[in-house]
Amino acid sequence: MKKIITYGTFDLIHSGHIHILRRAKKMGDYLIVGLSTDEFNMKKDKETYYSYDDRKLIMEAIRYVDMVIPEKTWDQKITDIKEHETDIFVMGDDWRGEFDFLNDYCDVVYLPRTRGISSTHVKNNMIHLRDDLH
Ligand code: C2G
Repeated sequence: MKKIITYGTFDLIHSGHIHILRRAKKMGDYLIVGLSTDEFNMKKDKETYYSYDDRKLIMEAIRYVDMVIPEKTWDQKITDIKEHETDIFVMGDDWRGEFDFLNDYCDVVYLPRTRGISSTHVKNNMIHLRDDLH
């Protein structure tokens, strides 16, 4: 069984997230998602709309996702890859080069980001929409 792992915040799930999860899963048989905890998001200086528990519930409902584990630190990836015996580490290419050190432990693949969509974009557009409605 070929196991894939990827990491992220996955707040306000959108088509960009689904595209990378779908493509990652197609590379193997089992997809693990390291989901950033609320505490880790603060370290990433990322404010989320949904809590970790809500984001985990949503991720586990996505057909491409087989397991969700908490991402608590930048440094857990090697341990996770060893513990879960993953064959491929996948990230969007906005991270290109950042995780090449993982090549010692598994294949590292950066996939093109989906253009024109991000959680920040959704949040900002919702604010404008609300303002326009009032
Ligand atoms: N993504 C994408 N296309 C988009 C938006 C996001 O392909 N339009 C991908 C990102 O490249 C990433 C994944 O979806 O691989 C999750 O994106 P985020 O939730 O923004 O994750 P990020 O904050 O980049 O956290 O240790 C790694 C970090 O936890 C990654």
